[in-house]
Amino acid sequence: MGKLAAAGQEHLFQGWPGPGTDDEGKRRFVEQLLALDASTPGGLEDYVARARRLLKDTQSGRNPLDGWTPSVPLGENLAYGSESFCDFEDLGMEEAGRCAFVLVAGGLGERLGYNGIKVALPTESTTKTSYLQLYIESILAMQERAPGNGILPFVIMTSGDTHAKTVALLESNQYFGMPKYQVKLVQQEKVPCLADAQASLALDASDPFKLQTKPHGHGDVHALLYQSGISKEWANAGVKWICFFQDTNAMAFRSIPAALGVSKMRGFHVNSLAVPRKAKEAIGALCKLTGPKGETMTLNVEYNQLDPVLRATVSPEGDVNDPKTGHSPYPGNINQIIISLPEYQKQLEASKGVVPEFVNPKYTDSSRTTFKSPTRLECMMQDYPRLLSGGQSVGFTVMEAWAAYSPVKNSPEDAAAKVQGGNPSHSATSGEIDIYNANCRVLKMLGAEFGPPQTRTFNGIDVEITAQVVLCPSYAMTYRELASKFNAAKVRIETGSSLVVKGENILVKGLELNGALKLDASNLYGAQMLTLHPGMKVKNMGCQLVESPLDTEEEVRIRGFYVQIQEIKVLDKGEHRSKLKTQTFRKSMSKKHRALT
Ligand code: UGB
Repeated sequence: MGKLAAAGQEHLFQGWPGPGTDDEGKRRFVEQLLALDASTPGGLEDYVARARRLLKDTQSGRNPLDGWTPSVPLGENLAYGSESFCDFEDLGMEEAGRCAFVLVAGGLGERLGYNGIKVALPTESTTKTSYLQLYIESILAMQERAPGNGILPFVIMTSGDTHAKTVALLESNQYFGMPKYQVKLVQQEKVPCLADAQASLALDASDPFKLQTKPHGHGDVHALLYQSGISKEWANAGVKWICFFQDTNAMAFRSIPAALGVSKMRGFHVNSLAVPRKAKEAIGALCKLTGPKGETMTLNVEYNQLDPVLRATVSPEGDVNDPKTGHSPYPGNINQIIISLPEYQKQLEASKGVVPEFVNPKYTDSSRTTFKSPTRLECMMQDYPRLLSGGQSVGFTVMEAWAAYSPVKNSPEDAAAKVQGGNPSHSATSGEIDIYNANCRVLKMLGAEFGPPQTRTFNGIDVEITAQVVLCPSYAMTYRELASKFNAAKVRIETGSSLVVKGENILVKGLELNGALKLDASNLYGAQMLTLHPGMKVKNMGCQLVESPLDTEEEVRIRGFYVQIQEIKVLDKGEHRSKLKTQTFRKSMSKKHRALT
């Protein structure tokens, strides 16, 4: 308490009643202060000192990037399915046995208008595979194909908001097939809020014996990997690469193998995955920044800082598209980062993994002294390169968004507004439709024919739909693997059909599909192969995407539709001609959310 008073925080204890009154509240408060002092990087005193410095900069209106000149950093632009893309994928898969995976999942879906944890959301409503299940199955599929017999470790960073629900989701689903010991959870703590420009710590409005706290941001992941000893353990075990990714991008593992190949080939210490970015689009931009003394750093610049820094330096028009490409020259950060471990561990030892913070107060007026509501210091995972002293190679891998990035971040209302502004909606609707469309596109690239796309409108957003195709990670992890098992040139899929392909041992030599078909080889091993021979025809009533009523359950409402199953053919035996299994589902509301699982 003495230290806090010396740090200008006397107001926290002013007006306290004398001994014997509210002693329980006082004790609780001291316990919270001690806990925060232990969990906040540098302790509370240091936190307040850092906050004062950062707030002073925001008061002066100084852009933290003043004096730095942006240019386009080193990187690799990959066209999905091209020869070089496939070569990078193959190289990446050779490295797969030396990978560890880190999912940052401490954020709440506030912007999305969803009350549960986002990793529990279905990626699509045909199989209802959740994000967490998809990620785990993807890691297991990489592990299955990686050289050697090692296991690929998986860490999930949770927060107080998401921890218990994440554990419950894993436990109730037997860790989605991953041995429990392979998954580790690290939990980030919140940090104290700041009430004003003097960094006075903010009390909870409803409790005078409680500090108000808020999340510190995904940048905590580096400190937690260090403090928990996990990064050291991995380094000692010979792990070479850590792949960081976000909570709701179903495309994540479509880009990881190729990006891993780029990291290996280019010798990148840090490789940020990126997508072409439209000028002013609200995603961070990857830039190389050169300082006044010629020093350089390559990192993500948040979109609100990019425009002023460009105007002040190389582009008087600010953040604008390159007329030749129609995109900003600075690729859009999707916060999927591959970092080489031996060097990372060295950096963590030196910095304890504490990445530079920032503060973003909303001032009430131009005097810039009072805030509209309490703020806090924050830190971002992608700011790790700020810890580097130079000499390390930091670059990016750009892939087209259709193949690499379709997160679920925005509520239906915000998503519709984004579309109006010409930006991707990044909603539950687009997250699902993009999966189907990407799979149709990949099969088309391989020669499959599809019926004409239909335009549908869900939650006020127009989407083009051809067929609901789900290719599970267990089936194929790379484009060449898919091409080797799916003879798309002999495949035709009619508009509105559904196709789910699950399990490694499936050979599609030909197919005409008008309805719903699930190929499931999960229980086939060794030489057993579920084979569809040329001339295979499946016609049934299939599944329909039906607009959902507004008062329906949250996870359906935010996408605006559900899948109504009428009839599906399921093939799950080693020889398709001997044992066909057909399941017919009647149209009924009670079964409308049943999935093809
Ligand atoms: N997350 C945590 O684990 N802990 C936290 O305290 C906060 C978040 P958001 P954000 O992809 O378009 C990022 O909120 O931070 C997890 C990049 O900074 O979805 O606004 C959370 O669970 C930005 O440069 O995104 O923006 C989720 O998995 C841009 O690339 C992840 O962190 C943007 O993503 C991201 O959290 C984007």
